[in-house]
Amino acid sequence: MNLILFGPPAAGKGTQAKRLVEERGFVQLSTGDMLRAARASGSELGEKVAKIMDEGGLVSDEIVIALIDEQLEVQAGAPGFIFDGFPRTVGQADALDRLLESRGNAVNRVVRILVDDDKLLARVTKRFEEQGRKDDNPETFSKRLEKYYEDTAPLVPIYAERGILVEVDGMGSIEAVAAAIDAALKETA
Ligand code: B4P
Repeated sequence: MNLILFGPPAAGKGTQAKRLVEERGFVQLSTGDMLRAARASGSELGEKVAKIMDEGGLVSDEIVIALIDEQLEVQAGAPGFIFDGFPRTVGQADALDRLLESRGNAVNRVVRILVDDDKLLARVTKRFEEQGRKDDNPETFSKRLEKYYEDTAPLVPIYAERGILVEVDGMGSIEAVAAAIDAALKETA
């Protein structure tokens, strides 16, 4: 099973991915986490992406696709992957199809987490207070949301047409969203 957790910034993709890893043994591939790790290590890649992330932009397709390709290689043999925050553009989605197909695999399910914009902003504000993540200020968040609608949301009809998209209410508590995801996966198994 290869699953994409899909949704706007701060929808809870990372939060739910971590839980699914614990409960179902998936391997989580989060491009956001990979990019933050690159920054923390002070690598050349980290320096290259820092400004883009702080300004709420999207890192180039070339960079994130290479990161995913590398991880698919390193983690070959995993029972299934959860793609968290990837793909974020049509180019990334096409690349993911190619990368999986070349390994005899495919995307089986896309779980879209639905959350209203004002709730997303409230979550980001709370996370900023708790963790001080630089891109969690209201100005950068509005840029991230704009990029989501421009570049990422167009993937919704593509996956819907393939019949692999399921939508869940992401407005409730972490536990309620988890239950909604489990129910949606069970229904479409
Ligand atoms: P990400 O790390 O993917 O950040 P995100 O969209 O904010 O995360 P997510 O939806 O996972 O939210 P989370 O669970 O943490 O990306 C960061 C940046 O990296 C991007 O802006 C971009 O620059 C770059 N990037 C990453 N991938 C890229 C790609 N493929 N292409 C190009 N650029 C890329 O939840 C958010 C908060 O809400 C948390 O504090 C959580 O505790 C809380 N929360 C979650 N669910 C909740 C619930 N149900 N109720 C209450 N609070 C909840």
